[in-house]
Amino acid sequence: MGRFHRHDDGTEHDHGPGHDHGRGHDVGDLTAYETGTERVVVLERIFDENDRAAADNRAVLDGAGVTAVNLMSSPGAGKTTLLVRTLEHLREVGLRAGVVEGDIETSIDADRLTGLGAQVSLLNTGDGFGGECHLDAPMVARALAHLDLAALDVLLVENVGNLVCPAEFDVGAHRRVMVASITEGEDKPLKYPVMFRSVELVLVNKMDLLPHLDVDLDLFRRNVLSVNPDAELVEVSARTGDGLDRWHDWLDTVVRG
Ligand SMILES: Nc1nc2c(ncn2[C@@H]2O[C@H](COP(=O)(O)OP(=O)(O)OP(=O)(O)O)[C@@H](O)[C@H]2O)c(=O)[nH]1
Ligand SMILES: [Mg+2]
Repeated sequence: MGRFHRHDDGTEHDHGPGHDHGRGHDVGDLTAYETGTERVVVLERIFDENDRAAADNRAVLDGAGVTAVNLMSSPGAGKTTLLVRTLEHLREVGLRAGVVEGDIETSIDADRLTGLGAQVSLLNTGDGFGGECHLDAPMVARALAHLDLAALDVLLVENVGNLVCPAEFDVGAHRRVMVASITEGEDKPLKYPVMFRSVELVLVNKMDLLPHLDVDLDLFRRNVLSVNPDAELVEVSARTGDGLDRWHDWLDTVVRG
């Protein structure tokens, strides 16, 4: 799916041979891929079906009064570590939380999130969903069926660790947030603009490691804003807890409306 992309102008197309986005360089030899109208039509149908399922998910969540946040990042940026802290906070302030935990394989992250007062629904995409590198709306619909939505205020969806595909699939959440670790380098907003453009809040994580890195945070911030001028950036350390107050305030405000 990753070669078929949506763009800001609303177009959707296949990244087949010779498709270079007008930048003057080819995307490489993709001759092994079947391309053409039929493939594009099939992929458009997949996106249409996903969008319908996402709207259904949102309607179900709205009906139950649940606010859902789709949390995305590259593998290991700190989503689960952040969620552990976030669930502790939500419990303290009396907001009832659920988690849809998306992973290709294993219950490692779901296990880390149990015992913190939240309902946790595990979605392994390797288990009947073809090992997809992202969550889509039909998968999340399946996970929602395992949750008692009437007993929730907020649903946090930990998407599969991937900086590309999750950005392209609406799962039916109300808000989209990403975690970007400062260990990943300043150039990532420029190299993965679809993800950085798809979110309203970027949690800049692992700030405790700053003294050990060469990363230029001002340049990272400029790069984020160059692809998404509306993005809000919040510097945090999920390890030490520094900066998490601002994230928690953002979440509380979103949930309490
Ligand atoms: N130093 C430091 N390490 C962190 C921080 N947040 C997470 N880590 C570490 O980074 C590693 C990956 O963290 P996870 O929370 O598992 O990351 P994830 O995004 O959930 O990973 P996937 O679900 O596999 O995509 C773990 O070893 C964490 O302890 C942080 O703020 N500072
Ligand atoms: Mg995780």
